[in-house]
Amino acid sequence: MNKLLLAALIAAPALSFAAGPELVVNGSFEQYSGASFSGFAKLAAGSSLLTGWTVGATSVDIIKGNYGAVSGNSIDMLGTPGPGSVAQTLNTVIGQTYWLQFDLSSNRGGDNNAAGKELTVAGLGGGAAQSFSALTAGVSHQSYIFTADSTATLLKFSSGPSGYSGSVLDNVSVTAVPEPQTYALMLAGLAAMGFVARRRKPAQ
Ligand SMILES: [Ca+2]
Repeated sequence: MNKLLLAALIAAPALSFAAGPELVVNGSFEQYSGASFSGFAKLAAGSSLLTGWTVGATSVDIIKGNYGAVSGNSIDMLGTPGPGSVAQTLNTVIGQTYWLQFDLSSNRGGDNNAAGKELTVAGLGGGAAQSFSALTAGVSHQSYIFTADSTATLLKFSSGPSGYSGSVLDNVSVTAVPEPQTYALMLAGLAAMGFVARRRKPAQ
């Protein structure tokens, strides 16, 4: 078989798998079917205005351009008032490892305290709940690796106990992590392509 074709056949599926499809719907919170707003709008528990997400507890606020918003629309996890939660169920493969990523900021409002700035991710893959603090100023990028134990994984973010100025969530992403074998195949494919490229270089 032609070596270049062989290399491409090896590398192509590995490379596409490495990217991994995005499992979270509307992880940037830009799909919002409520009335246009400036600053913030309250989303009460049970609201269906935020595509893909279920709002729970008491309320969260959708915010933009203020209150620690990250990019476009973001979610202030303490609504008017909190506590609040947002959740969605992901289609996952049992035994597959996944990478959760999100951006975390905070509403630097009047009730700026550690408890109110906490963000908790409900236990994933049968693991313990994970807590993140948004008390420090600025935006931080957070990530967490888990292995699915169900075909329906609940991704749920919850605010601190009470207040109006909470942790701020945006750019939520969950993608499959390639298996070590996939990395090995990808490297073998790239190495083969490099070998073929050298061989095909015209003689000086
Ligand atoms: Ca956003």
